[in-house]
Amino acid sequence: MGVSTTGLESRQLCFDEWMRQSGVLNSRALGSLCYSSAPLPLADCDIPGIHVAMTVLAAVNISAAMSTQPDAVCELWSSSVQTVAGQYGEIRYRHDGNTLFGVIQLDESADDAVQSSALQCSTERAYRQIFELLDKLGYPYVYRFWNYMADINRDSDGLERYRQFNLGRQDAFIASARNVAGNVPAACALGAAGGPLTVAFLAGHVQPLAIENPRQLSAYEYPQDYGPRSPTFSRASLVRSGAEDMLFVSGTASIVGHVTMHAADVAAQTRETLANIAAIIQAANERIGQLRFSPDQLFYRVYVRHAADLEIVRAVMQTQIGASLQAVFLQADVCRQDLLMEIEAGASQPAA
Ligand code: 3EB
Repeated sequence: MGVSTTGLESRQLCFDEWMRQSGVLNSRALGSLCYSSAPLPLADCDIPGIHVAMTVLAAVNISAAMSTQPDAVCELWSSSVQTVAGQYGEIRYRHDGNTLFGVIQLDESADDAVQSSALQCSTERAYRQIFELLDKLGYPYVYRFWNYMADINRDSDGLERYRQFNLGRQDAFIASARNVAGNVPAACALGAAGGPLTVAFLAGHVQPLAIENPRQLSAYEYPQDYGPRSPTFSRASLVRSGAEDMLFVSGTASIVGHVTMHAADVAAQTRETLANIAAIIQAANERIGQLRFSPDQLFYRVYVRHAADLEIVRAVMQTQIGASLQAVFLQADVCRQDLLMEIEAGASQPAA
């Protein structure tokens, strides 16, 4: 992603490079997302950030400073101007007058769970706090959510944890008078190896265009086969801030209509997923009325359920996207048992 008119910029870095650049950027940093199997010394740093417990399987073409097999990878968001830091409830955030980045990590406390599961309660509490903060600071529009939780596919209290998460999320959207269909933010939701419920978000003053995929039923319209409440996210959000267009492609998987395709065939799932992303990019370009985005310019974060599938997924991506592929591959659990991988992506382009 490049620089936008609002000065919003993101970088993909290995941890050493993240340490150096976050020091250089200092008060212009907005926040960061770091992924590694081992803990990272993030506590010393006052930039709002999350650590997600996921093994880094590979990094392709990210930056000259990044080795192909780093232990930790980070996404660092920054502004062209000074940021203001704050805390609201359990949220830590920074904002620059145009964009707000925040993080919240909640342990699932059992005392919440009188009527519902602990994860459902924690999710609702996290999202209610986020929406309160957005109202308080005057950043009405969420561009993107990142959601991570341990044991995403495990049943507890008679319901899969991802489905509990969907209940808590939708309840918070409704309680906060937010849409739960149509104009909803882009998102991802993945299973980490451990750690608390972790939500990061990017919000701003520009109303994003919610992009759907004609090959897929909108996730907010999924039937009840996938849980008592549909997931609340759009397939992508397009933020047109003036001289720059930013595209946030949600976690995308091998789903056509609402049905998982190619169970147990990770190569075919990767091809189907890339066909979905191509359709999302085309839908975004149609909204703009110009060929603004193309698959070879995006940054991809690829979540692979089984580490042993890495080379198959990587080979399909190299073949379909080409030599300019920029991607980070992480080991993660995906939110349907039969999905073996999922890809999210992003790009920023000048609004020619
Ligand atoms: C899917 O298409 C795959 O619950 O926020 C992708 C992106 C998925 C976001 C979410 C879930 C979410 O349904 C799963």
